[in-house]
Amino acid sequence: MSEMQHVIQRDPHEPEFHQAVKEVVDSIRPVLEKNPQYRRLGILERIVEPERVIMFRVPWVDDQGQVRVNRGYRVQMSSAIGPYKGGLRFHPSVKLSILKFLAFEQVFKNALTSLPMGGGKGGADFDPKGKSDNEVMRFCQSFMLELFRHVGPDTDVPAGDIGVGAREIGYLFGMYKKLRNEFTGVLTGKSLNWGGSLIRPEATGYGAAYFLEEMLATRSETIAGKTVAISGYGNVGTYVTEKINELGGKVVTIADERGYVHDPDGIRGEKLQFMSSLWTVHRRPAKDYADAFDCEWVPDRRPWEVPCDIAIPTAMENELDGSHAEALVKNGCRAVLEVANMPCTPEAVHLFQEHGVLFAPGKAANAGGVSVSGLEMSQNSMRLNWPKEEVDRRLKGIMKNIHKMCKETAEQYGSPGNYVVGANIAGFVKVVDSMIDQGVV
Ligand code: 2IT
Repeated sequence: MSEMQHVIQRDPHEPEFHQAVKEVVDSIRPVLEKNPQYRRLGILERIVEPERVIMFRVPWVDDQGQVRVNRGYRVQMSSAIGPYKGGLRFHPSVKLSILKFLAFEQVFKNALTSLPMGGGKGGADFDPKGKSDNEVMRFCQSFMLELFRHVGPDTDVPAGDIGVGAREIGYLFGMYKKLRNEFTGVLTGKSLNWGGSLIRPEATGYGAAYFLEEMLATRSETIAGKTVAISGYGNVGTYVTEKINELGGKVVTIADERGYVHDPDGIRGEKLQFMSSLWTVHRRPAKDYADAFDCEWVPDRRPWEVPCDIAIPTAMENELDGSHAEALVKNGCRAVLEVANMPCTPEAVHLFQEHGVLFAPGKAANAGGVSVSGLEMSQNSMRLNWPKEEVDRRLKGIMKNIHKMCKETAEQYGSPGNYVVGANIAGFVKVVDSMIDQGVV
């Protein structure tokens, strides 16, 4: 039986997890051929099985006094190279398949950062939309009332993801501290006053732009003068836009599940200011931007039909499919950067590669966020704070190194320019070598 059939048969209802595993397994075939001992060592069987999955009830009381119940999770996928590390997602779509795919991706992403972090992911099917601040606080407190037993600064260090930002991290941290009577770096993405790192909010977006610069340079191109389409307008979308502006590019779209905004003049200045708080502070729909600045709102469509040089999905898994990829290729798009996790379907990725579009997979392009989380852990351990320039300089160094590793590994394994193969093999080899060093555990 093939590895994939085995994974599918074990968990037939986990399509997102299968998708993430298949991409890695397809990439690493040449490594498996060179290392026949991996089969006896059960390497593939081990990496697709989480070290531990915790699933728990999260009861809380809403503002009307009604008791509500959500389902909480933490998937501790791999501790081969460090404590489990990865975000928490609060979103109604959260289920085991989604968190297993995210945790699996996180293992290889974290390995690429060169920092000592294993991989994990967690969250709940809680929808923060329309909830009051007090409801969010009570939910976070209830979530941590169970999670605290399973995490710790040397065990598992969660952070934010979709629906979990500085506010939620604060409520989670407060409850952890009270339960343990310890002030430790158990979470990253903390506020600056109590252990957070400068540049953490900016890190995913800035890091992606640094990676993009490197990738374009392989074709003697730069970001200057390029038109860019993006989707999400949360933390990641905001700071990717800020850095692209700084580097001379122009971002012309933002989107949500109801449609997209097209602003051909570019999102900058006062408009960028507006965008930066639209979701993260006000939790408002993207259409508000079109209304505020009198630009085009295209309902029920995705932004990938807007002509652009560079497309950057920054929202959700599988938000960019084969038909979107066709439109992008037809309109002359030259580079696609996954700044969300697995936003492009396999068909879309295949189309980009077939047409010579530069394609950066999420585990490489969006690794800036978790990298600065790793730097936040280092600062917490040393009980000091690095200045902004220091963190940014390290982030840039890490992203350049990830790019170099992906590029060189792809070349070494006979797939020059294929960043998917490069990222998967480079991450896989590091994790697997560490597992072998540590024996069968
Ligand atoms: O997908 C990701 O890399 C994150 N949500 C950030 C994880 C982290 O631990 O900072």
